[in-house]
Amino acid sequence: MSHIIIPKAWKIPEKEVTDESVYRNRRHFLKLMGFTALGIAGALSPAPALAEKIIAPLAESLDPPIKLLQNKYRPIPDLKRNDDYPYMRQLTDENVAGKFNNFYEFSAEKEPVWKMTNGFKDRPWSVEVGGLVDKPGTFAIDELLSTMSLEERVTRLRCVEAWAMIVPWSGFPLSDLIDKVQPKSSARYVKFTTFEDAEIAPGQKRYPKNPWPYTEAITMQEALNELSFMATGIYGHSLPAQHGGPIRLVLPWKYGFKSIKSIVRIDFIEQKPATFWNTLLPNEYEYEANVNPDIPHPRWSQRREKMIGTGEIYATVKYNGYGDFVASLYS
Ligand SMILES: Nc1nc2c(c(=O)[nH]1)N[C@H]1C(S)=C(S)[C@@H](COP(=O)(O)O)O[C@H]1N2
Ligand SMILES: [Mo]
Repeated sequence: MSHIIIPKAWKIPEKEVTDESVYRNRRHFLKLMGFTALGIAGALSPAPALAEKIIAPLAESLDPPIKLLQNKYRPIPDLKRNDDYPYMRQLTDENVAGKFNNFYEFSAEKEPVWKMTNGFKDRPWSVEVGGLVDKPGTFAIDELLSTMSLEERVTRLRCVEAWAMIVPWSGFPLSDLIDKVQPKSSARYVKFTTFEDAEIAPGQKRYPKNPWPYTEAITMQEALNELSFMATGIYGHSLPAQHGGPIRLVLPWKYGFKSIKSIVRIDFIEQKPATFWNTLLPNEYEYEANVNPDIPHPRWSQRREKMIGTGEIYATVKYNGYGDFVASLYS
């Protein structure tokens, strides 16, 4: 889209991703140039947060480590961890993950989201499931939760912006919900839709031309893969709004933007539907969006990723390391 003008200083050579001092200097340079963090976001919005955010040492924005509002979160009893998905990295601190969120309905900046979503009402909430299914239905969230067998699984989430986290989600496989509604054989795509209410979500008011509501879609085969997960909790309790409560998708082998938050509708359809980011910025948000170090983002390399919180740098792995589960979908 041509309304997005990218300043030259914005290009991040790959080595800068690994070099904090370069970041500091570059930030100083940007300041001299008159680009404050907010100014850049404003100029580029609704493009996602930017090199500054990709390489920022998070400690700056995250201290003091205030405990999240635990009393607001309902613990999930008898949660069993599913260990089928090995992870080789240190878990991301809950306070780090919970204070650094992409949620454009609220803000184009990550740091304010957890506060902005504080008053978000996740009850009553229901998910309408329809389209090419034999048993369409509107599922009230608590009823849905009571009929699903919940499990915990630790998976990595890799944002297209080159940061990553690893968190214990809880919820149920998407295939369990698919079993309930019995899709017809003509269903080829599953489309997910986030709530739309500009009174609740200031981002929807601020960027009225964006193709709200946020939508995402995957193929039926992808949806039936055991890795496709409906998360209703994190760190052993209900899912706070900044993470997409009360219910979101988690697709660990795809870039994070596919893992749509705060879902109100799921449709089984025949034709490939348009999706939010792919409509807005198709060059930057590929439709399939499988994590792949060999396909650079137009503005940065995807060869490395930075863990939020610790700042550790790792080589990006194809399918985010989940090739054993999903590679066969694409052969
Ligand atoms: N509805 C909605 N879902 C969304 C987003 C969003 O802006 N709106 N951002 C996506 C992006 S870009 C990422 S990286 C993840 C971030 O999830 P987290 O905040 O739980 O880490 O949510 C995804 N889901
Ligand atoms: Mo993302």
